[in-house]
Amino acid sequence: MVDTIWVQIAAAAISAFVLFKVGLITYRRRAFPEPHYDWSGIDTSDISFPEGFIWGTATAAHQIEGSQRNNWTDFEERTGKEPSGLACDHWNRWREDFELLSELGVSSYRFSIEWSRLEPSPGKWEEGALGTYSEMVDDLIKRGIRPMPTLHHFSHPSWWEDRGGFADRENIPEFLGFCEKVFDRLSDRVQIWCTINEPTVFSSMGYTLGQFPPGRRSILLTLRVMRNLMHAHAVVYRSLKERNPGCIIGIAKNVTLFDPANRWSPIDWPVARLLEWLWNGAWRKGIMTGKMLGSRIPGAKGSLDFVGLNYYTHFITGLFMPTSQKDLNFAKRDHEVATEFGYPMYAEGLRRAIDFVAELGVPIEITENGVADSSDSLRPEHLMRHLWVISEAIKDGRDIRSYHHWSLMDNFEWAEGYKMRFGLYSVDFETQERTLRPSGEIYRRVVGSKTRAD
Ligand code: GCO
Repeated sequence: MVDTIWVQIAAAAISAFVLFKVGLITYRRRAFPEPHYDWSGIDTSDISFPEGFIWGTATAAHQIEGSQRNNWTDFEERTGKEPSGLACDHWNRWREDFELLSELGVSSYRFSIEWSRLEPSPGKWEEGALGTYSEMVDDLIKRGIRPMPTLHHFSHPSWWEDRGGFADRENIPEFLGFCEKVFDRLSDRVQIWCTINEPTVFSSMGYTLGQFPPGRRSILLTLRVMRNLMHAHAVVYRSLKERNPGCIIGIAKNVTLFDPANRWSPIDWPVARLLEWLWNGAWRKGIMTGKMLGSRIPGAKGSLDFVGLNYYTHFITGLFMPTSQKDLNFAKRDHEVATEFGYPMYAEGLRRAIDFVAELGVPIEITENGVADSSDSLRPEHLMRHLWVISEAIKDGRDIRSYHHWSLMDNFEWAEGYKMRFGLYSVDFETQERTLRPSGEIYRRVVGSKTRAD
């Protein structure tokens, strides 16, 4: 008799657990859909954008300027990774490169300011280098192009890295001092600013996967750097707004989506949800509430006048937790096309990313979107799918103000070196010749027509 009761209790408990799990997975499948459109039935040239929509391209100092001496060149030497070297020699060729912007007809140019050029040693300012950035701003404005500087795009002075960089909150005042110096010099002509580029990529690649400087691999340190980056952004935002309230200041946030490899799996779901929360949710919570990863971040709540959205793909995640770049095996759905970087083209995810950042209630600037494609065989389709997604999102009421294609020209792709080609212009790094790719011509036509790409 007693045995029967226990058997019945056990059976009931197991049934309840199974029902709970099935219910949870059913909820998750509905609450976190992974849409895949039938692109064969979509005319991606059927796009329209509001009057005043801003078209641009994006670059970053360390990736294009050349001849840097910073945390990245130290890391390149220390690890034997492909050196950035002369890159696109943009520091010497920026006038010709700005001619390419005019050729494309864009009205915005996102670039970054290289701190190590301006302050090669603590407190020693190179006014000439700051003067060059000021000339760049003047030339862009003369061309009718909106300058959109990013103050930190992965690179910073070696001396600051030696002090611990963003791993130590005590170091943030030096970063603030650099930001204020640049802002005071340029904010009479530059209205829109990004504080930091992709805090989650910077912290995960540099402190979890060890593929970026300083090459650490510690989850706890990663979480600390994520909090410190939010703190640094908040401190810079508050200070610059005080110095010139007329400026609009945001951040360039990479929103990568994490989807469970098996949508029925009780293991893959928690892994995907955890990574999504760490990569995106924790950051958004920090901006919306001022609290992030268990800490209160002073000044973080509401510290955005716009949100910069960098979108590339979704990661199909399973039981593995990537512990190094080589483990990032970039799975894809059977029908998806892989980019040369390895991860799949997933334009549908851009709408998910737009809807995610729209919760912040501020205008959205697409600050990066592009594809590694040396043959330019995928980029035309990739470009038009993502522009179509943006066009539809705007029709649905999303407040998207601009699109910056990554990138103007091929450049140094961080841990991947020069083998990844993201440019609308190809670059022959032997001759430094820039050549407009067919996809660049398509973008030029879209920019020129503002509506259709016929
Ligand atoms: C990043 C950066 C860019 C990359 C681009 C292509 O996301 O790492 O913002 O510097 O070059 O995203 O990977």
